[in-house]
Amino acid sequence: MSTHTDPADAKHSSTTTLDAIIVGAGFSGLYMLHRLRELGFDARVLEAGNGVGGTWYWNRYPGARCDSESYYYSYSFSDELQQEWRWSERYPGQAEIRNYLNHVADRFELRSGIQLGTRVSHAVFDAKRDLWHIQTADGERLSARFFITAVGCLSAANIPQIDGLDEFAGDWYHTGQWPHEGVDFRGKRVGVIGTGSTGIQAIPVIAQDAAHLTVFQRTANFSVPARNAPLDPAEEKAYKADYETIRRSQRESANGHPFNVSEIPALSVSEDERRQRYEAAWARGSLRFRTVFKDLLTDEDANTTASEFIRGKIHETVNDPGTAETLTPRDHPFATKRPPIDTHYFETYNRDNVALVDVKRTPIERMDATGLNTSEAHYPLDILVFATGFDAMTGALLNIDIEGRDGQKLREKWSAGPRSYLGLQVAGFPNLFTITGPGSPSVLTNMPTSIEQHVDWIAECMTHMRDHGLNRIEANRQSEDAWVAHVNDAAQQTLLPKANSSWYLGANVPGKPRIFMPYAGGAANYRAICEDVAAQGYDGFVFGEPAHATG
Ligand code: N01
Repeated sequence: MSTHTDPADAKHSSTTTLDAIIVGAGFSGLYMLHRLRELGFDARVLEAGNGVGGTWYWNRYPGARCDSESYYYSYSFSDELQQEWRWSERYPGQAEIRNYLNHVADRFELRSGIQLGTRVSHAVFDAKRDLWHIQTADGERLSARFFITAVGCLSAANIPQIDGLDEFAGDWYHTGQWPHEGVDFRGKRVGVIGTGSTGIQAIPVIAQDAAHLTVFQRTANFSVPARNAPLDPAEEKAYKADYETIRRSQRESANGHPFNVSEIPALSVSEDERRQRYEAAWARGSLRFRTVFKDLLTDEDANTTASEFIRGKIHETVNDPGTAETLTPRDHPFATKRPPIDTHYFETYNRDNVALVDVKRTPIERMDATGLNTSEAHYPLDILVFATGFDAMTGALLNIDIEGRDGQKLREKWSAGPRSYLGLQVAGFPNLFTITGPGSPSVLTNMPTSIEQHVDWIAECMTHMRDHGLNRIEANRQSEDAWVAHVNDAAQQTLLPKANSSWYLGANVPGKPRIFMPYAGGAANYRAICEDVAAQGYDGFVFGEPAHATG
């Protein structure tokens, strides 16, 4: 397959027809491009930003850092790459990850296949020719056999509608659209709305510079210390010597991290032993805290022991008992929302220049020229930071006007929540692949591990089609229905749907349907299902003319 100019494209004014158009130049898009080029496909990445990096290009807020550890929050596809790249800290900061992804783009000579500053606005499937016609916001038109979204799960900013925001005389920013030149908080009265992973990373850093910081919290959050530190050269040497095992363990784990969940139920040990185990995990830091006992995410009583331990730590850390209580989550079990990890988050509330406002008790009413008004008080501000998260998992996909077979829009098809087969394809939308799409484990895992799995599967599927002269693949409706039911069942086997304010459920965006979107059945299990589907001749997909796929 190759690029050609197609005179028959006059209707769409297309000049270029490719094998694949990939949207997004983050971890997913870069690797997808690399794999397809290796396999001899002609692919192009269209990226809205003016640089590569995806999440790590946009999220430049103070304190932005990955919660996975650097030695495994990286690609595994090239041993040379993982041996030569040097991480400087236990958890990689935003700038370092962006440098890494730029290095990947250079090292694998990807730049010639990436078109920056190009936002895809429309994509329409042409069933007569099995082609996707893509239009960009600048009016450019391209066509491709395959349309592959690598848009990220957390990339469409969620900015709450607050009356009077346009009257505010100060500056406001969303953390996911942070100015490249940075923001100078010195001497400023700053407000932060949101205490998710982002707010919890940004608040301690902003507090160091701001004259005064007011945190507007809607839902109190659990957080465990990260214990970030510079990487010791001996540690680096050790993990570099062990990459084969580390990568295997990532692929075989439930969450893409190279550590296993304990086999021990929380209530099978004495209270003393439980406490010791939690203390050790607290001292060590990281998302591993979730793995201390096997049943923290499946048994409410087991979970309560972890939740209570963290609640106790918040009260030990925060000097003012009223503030400590406001910071203590009581409405959801630990880790049923994505648990943040932090660097001195709770300690920050002991600073004289930091105040906490509970906006569940005293809701935000409006902004005015000088600041923010809750139902109880006026808070004068110079800068307001929205750490309010994202229209997760579906937002970035639905921001593109995607039209499949028979004029069906993805927006209509997903009006009651996303439906997909394996999180990879949507019935009625042939030759569209959604990397880490809703219905796949994605955000419940270490993302690069899930991304590599999806990219490899898609690349193999496209190779299979090329080898067999097939132009079209589409998930059939029955397989999609069964998968949606299975995703729902898998979530119900866990405590995850119990967090009413979770973005996993779409609860953070007003009006969004409440559906548990990621697949909670485990990444290794999911990988095996995908491999099996391929081995069975792509069971559940229809190739060629999908006469009986009436999605
Ligand atoms: O977003 P969030 P985030 N009024 O949705 C509050 C990943 N991540 O950007 O809980 C008042 O978690 C909202 O309140 P509530 C990670 O997967 C990864 O922090 O909805 N408050 C909540 O407190 C993470 O989970 C890294 O009641 C409002 C906050 O804003 C995901 O990104 C680092 C509000 C939003 O929290 C999202 O995290 C950072 C309103 N109208 C993030 N609307 C890594 O390490 C929302 N809120 C890789």
